[in-house]
Amino acid sequence: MAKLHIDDARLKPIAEKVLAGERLSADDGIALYRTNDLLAVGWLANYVREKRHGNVCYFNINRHINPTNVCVAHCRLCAFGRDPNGNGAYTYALEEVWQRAAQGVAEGATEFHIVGGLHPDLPFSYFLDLLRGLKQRYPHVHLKAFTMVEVQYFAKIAKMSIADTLRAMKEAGVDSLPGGGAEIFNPRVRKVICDHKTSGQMWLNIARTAHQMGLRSNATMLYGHIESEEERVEHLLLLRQLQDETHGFVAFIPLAFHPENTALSHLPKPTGFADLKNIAVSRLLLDNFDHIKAYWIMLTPRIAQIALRFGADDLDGTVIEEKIYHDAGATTEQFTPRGELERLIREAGRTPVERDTLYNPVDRSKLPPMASGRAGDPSLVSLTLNV
Ligand code: V47
Repeated sequence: MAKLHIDDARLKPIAEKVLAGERLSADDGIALYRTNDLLAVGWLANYVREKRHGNVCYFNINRHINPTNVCVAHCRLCAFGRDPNGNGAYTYALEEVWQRAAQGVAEGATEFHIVGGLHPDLPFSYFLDLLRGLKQRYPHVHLKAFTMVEVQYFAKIAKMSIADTLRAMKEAGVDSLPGGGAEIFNPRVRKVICDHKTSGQMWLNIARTAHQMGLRSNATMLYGHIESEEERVEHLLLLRQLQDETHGFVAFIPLAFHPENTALSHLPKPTGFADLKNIAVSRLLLDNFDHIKAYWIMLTPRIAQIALRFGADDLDGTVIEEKIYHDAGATTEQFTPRGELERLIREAGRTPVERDTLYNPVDRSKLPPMASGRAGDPSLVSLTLNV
């Protein structure tokens, strides 16, 4: 590893703490965000990352399924949600969900990542049937399904407690929960970017309840809109605090705001500098999180690859058919084949390891046979998407 070189003297005491394995404070976090000495911050994050994971970089073969984009929340940050009769509104019949899942399984998916809108008319039973149907058809595929925001909405429409709602989801087949909907926990920010959505405190409470019943989850932070550095640090430390309590978070994913087609389209896009800074600072502050994901869909494969030297140890997956970011103007592909993910990882000097959702290495010889070809083979995708 190259030697640490610090240009900004304010980073020196922080570097000492990191090298001694000491926990960083809120002030340290703010100093890390404020400095322009990105290489020093990146070096420190890479140091922590290599101590935990050596040279390994994880990826998975997954399939996103967004059952509906109809949503009553009308978050200003979002370009995905539609009114029931709005242009481009859709809701899949369960048959269409099975079809998409079958495509994913043919591709070798070990995970379905399922999130959608808060639909005013679909009953909770639709979502439970969806989960049961998937589990019945593909018991070996991990269901990472529905954010804390959707859980709260299901509880409201089904007139159930959060715990009973989560229990019903678990019984229907949910294996873990994705990290979306966290945005920035601070109420000042939520009032502007997602004023009708689950509060930050409620998001954390639902995550706590899920973890207590053995459901693990991811966590995210949406950066690059109207939030301050203090509000980002507060968000990260609230996650760290809950993780101390439950140890239920699996991975953290910093998400770059994409303004296009949203009510905040006047805002500029986050820069590559901000992307790498957020990866590195989260790796340094979240000392009790095992994994930091560089989600290539939103970072672009180019920045995600560099992030593997700035604290990230995971590139997420092949994805297939991403909608939330593409509705908001993302110019990345909707799919990256396995071979390309491996190439990105190898070229960054890391060793690719295919993982399942909970970061167990995947042994393909133990999985049911899939359509001929390697998992994530692009020829399979073009074939299946034309069905
Ligand atoms: O919750 C919505 C964000 C999230 C926009 O858990 C936007 O493994 C940027 O949570 N610009 C959904 N972001 C994505 C998500 C996720 C992604 C990958 C992996 C995992 C995981 C979770 O996307 C939303 C919201 O925070 N989002 N609109 C937008 N215009």
